[in-house]
Amino acid sequence: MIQADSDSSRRVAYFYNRLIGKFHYGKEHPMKPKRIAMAHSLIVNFGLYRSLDVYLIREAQLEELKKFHDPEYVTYLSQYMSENKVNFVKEYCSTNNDGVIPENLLEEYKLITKWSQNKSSKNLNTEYKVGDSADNPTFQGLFSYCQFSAGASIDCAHTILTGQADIAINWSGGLHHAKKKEAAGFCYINDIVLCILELLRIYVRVLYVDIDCHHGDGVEEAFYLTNRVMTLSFHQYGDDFFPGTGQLNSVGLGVGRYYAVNVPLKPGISDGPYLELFKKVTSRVMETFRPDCVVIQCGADSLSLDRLGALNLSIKGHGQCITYMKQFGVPLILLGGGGYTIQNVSRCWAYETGICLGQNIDEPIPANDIYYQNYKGDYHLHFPIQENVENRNKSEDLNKIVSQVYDHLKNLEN
Ligand code: V1S
Ligand code: CA
Ligand code: ZN
Repeated sequence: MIQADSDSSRRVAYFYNRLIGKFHYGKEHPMKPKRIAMAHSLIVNFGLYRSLDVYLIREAQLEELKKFHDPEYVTYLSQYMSENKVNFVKEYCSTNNDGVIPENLLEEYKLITKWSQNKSSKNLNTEYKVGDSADNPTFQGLFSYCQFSAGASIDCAHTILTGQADIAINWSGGLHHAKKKEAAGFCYINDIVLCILELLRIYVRVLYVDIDCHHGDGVEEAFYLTNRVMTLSFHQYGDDFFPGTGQLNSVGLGVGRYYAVNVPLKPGISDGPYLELFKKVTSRVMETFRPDCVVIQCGADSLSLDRLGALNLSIKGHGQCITYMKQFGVPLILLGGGGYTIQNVSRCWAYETGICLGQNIDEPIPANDIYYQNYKGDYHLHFPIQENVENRNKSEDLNKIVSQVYDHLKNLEN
């Protein structure tokens, strides 16, 4: 049964495009865009879509991406796509057309081939970290994938700014590691930074909260020198865990000093201690920073049983972070992010879509869901809590983090 809470009146904008689930980083790669299609399917089959304002995701244009990213990096990513196209056209012609280029593709083919031949001999892939490691491979449609992810996060900002929504959701966003001119950690274009820049056109202060188990380094770096964006990341830290940044004492620089907040954690933290910490930190941040809008990166790799992360949250625990932020009554933007046990990612993001609407979904996966077989073995929406995982965060360590964060926040100007 779906239970509605008292404030189901909030308008929720939800961004989706069925093409998102078709992109593929490669067979061995842990990032699976299919999880977004799986989440969407649950959102539809649980009936949540009836209460959402559903928007079709569009592709962000090059000029929009250049608002944060280096123009040459954006051009490179877009042209790489064109190279893909040349290969596609060549393949198409050799198999279907005896090598003859169809007239409608000829002009484009010539232009792209010319660019490919003229491009400088230095290895652009290495410079921009695209395709030079297993983390950020090139794949068919890469640039469109980036354009969709960014287009939706930018439009989330627009629905909030224009008052069309109180909460906006883009599960295909949250790609928090991308830098100004560098891909990193499965991220190529930083949709979050683009979303926040859009919000800053009108709003004075924006709070960014990141519950992905990795440090939100790309977003932190982009706003490290400003006092208009506070970045707050909870993440696993230590033993060479990626990306290796996000120490408690990384607090920002210049006027941005104390506007970066980091909560580094050891493996195994469960709902109880995580939520206690989350509430203590976010309540003080909300009180001192008083943001006009909150952007939450909802990476689901902080869930128990994730393929990469080693935190131990349940879906309900992860969702309580959203419930807690919602009760401040400030406009919210929810973005996706990591999450590598894909059946749990889709469960989690469908559940959190319900939270935004004030609808608490709790039933088993509907049998008519097209991805039903992916949940084989456990058709419940919530997986059982892992009792046998050791929480390596002592309560003294967590208390120390809270008191350090409070000390830092005391330095904020009023
Ligand atoms: N942890 C981890 C991990 N696993 C992989 C990986 C595994 C198989 C592949 F075929 C490709 C990649 N890479 C990593 C991490 C990057 C994690 C990115 C998380 C992204 C996010 O959830 O925060 C947001 C979407 N990379 C590394 O640890 C770097 C290496 C140091 C080790 C792995 N090799 C592949 C690259 C170098
Ligand atoms: Ca994080
Ligand atoms: Zn992550």
